[in-house]
Amino acid sequence: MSIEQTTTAPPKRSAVELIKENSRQLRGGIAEELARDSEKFNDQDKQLIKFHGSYQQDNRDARKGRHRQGSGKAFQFMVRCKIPGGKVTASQYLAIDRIAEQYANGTLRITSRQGFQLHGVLKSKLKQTIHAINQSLLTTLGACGDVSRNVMAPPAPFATPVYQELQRQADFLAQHFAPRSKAYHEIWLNGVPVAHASASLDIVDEPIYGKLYLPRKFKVAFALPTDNSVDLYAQDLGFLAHVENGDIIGYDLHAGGGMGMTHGNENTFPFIAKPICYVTPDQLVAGAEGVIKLFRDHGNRADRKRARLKYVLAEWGVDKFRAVLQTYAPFPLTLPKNLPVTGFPLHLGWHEQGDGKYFYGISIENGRIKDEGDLRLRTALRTLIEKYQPSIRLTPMQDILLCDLPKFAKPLIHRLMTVYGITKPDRLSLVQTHSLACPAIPTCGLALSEAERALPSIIDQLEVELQQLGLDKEKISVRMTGCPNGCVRPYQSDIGIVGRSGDKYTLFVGGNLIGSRLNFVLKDLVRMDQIVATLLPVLANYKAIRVGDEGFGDYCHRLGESACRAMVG
Ligand code: SRM
Ligand code: SF4
Repeated sequence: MSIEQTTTAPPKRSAVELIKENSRQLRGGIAEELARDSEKFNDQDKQLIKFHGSYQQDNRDARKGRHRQGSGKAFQFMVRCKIPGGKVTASQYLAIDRIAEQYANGTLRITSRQGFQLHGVLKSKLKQTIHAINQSLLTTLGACGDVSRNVMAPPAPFATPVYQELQRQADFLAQHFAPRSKAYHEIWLNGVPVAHASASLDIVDEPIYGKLYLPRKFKVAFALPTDNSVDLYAQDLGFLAHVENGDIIGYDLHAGGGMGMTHGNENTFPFIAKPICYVTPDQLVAGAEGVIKLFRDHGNRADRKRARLKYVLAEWGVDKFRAVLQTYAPFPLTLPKNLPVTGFPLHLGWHEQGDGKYFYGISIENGRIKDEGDLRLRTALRTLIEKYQPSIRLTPMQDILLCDLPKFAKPLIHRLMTVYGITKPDRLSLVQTHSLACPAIPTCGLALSEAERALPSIIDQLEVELQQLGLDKEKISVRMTGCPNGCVRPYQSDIGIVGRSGDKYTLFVGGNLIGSRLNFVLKDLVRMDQIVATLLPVLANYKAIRVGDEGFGDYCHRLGESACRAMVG
């Protein structure tokens, strides 16, 4: 046998890998493209602007009309801020609110990773938008792209060493894993302009990412056993704090969580993060770096659908993963303590912080802050924030916490909420406050079906049915996405509704509130107007035979897939 016959050629790298490699540290031709009078970027720079925090989209509602008129797509841009732990100041909030009005579509959206997104920005306004965001001391750098994304932490502003330390660590890791390339500064912040390839560039070292950055996105979060509102099990890297006597003494390091999959492609699947090892606080950064470097070197760079860390873990198993991680970690790895997660608080309503101040959590339906009809949420928040200048936390459940408030603020906040038509959190149904939807149509180019615009009416129907069944006091999580990519983590919830095609969805049940288990398919290709009717027999049976205070997902899990499916035909 010849050498040629025995040697397997290295797999072909994906097109995005080549774009990254030739990008001169994420510069590409973005600066030149911005100067060009056009509505969109070329294919290469369309990929690169993601690293700078923006996606090229088009208004999908306008597609048909424009097609009839013979005009092309209405291109526009989404701009995402990366906000570690969701912590923003009052002036930053007000700046984003102004930018949304001036350059975007007049709405703000809190994301499922504690960030802000603006939609509908035109290319001609993209530079001003990102520049203005940076002037408010927020950033969009690395909010998207093949790097470590926003680092999440439990958002509650409790004045305890534990909550404060998790926020501090989130800030630190976000900074530590931010790309070092000066491209962002040059392009958006009026740094030294870059002439094309011939110019001598200010190339800096990317000690963690190297020349090719990561094979794919990478997501980090911190959680507490009593507060897993960040959904630790969906993260590439999660730190579950071990608390003793009010202090963090270490963390169970989890790796390999992820949600995205493709309908009909069994090579893609959601995966629950696994505990890999235990790290002490002084080992945390090196442990995190080890996992990122392992991913950098072993992630799939040929097939982007298989490029996430979860596929490395699924292929290797925990033992091999730990052994390889050991080659990156400068300390001996010890086994995880397998700390159990028990809580998933939303932090809505009025709470004492523990330092004499208070915070107030306001539920934002699907994260969208807008004025519409009598519901003037955006004006209400702007007014409250101008008046009290609170510090602010955005939650992974797409809600907002107004923090550092004086005690006397409560009645005034309630009065203003009433004036602007906002329902107080304790008057909302539990199913609504525990629901999430992704933006989907009209902005998301990958959406197969509606989500954000469809979920409110599904929740309305569910509220009626749950009340009739006497289940309205149950916390049942419902998460809806317009495609199987799983942007609001629908595969861990009690009920998952995942866009399939047009008005048809795949229905999932059997996850749980704390997100520690994957759900399973109850029924495929369910028409939107049949979603609640399809769930009804399962909900009724749950009411009839639940054991103790068993949750809906736990009951479905106990019954099993075939028994649940038999109920819905
Ligand atoms: Fe996401 C892609 C929105 C959190 C998994 N996600 C997208 C894009 C950029 C669509 C695209 O690629 O063209 C969506 C933009 C829609 C729009 O119009 O704004 C989008 N993802 C979102 C947000 C805004 C949903 C939300 O309702 O808040 C979230 C932004 C978070 C942030 O601030 O950084 C968002 N996306 C998530 C999460 C949840 C999480 O991170 O905890 C997931 C599942 C976890 C995971 O990563 O596995 C998620 N998004 C995806 C995927 C699937 C990736 C995969 O491994 O297959 C895609 C598709 C892709 O990357 O190719 C995607
Ligand atoms: Fe778009 Fe799909 Fe993510 Fe929803 S889940 S935002 S439809 S990529």
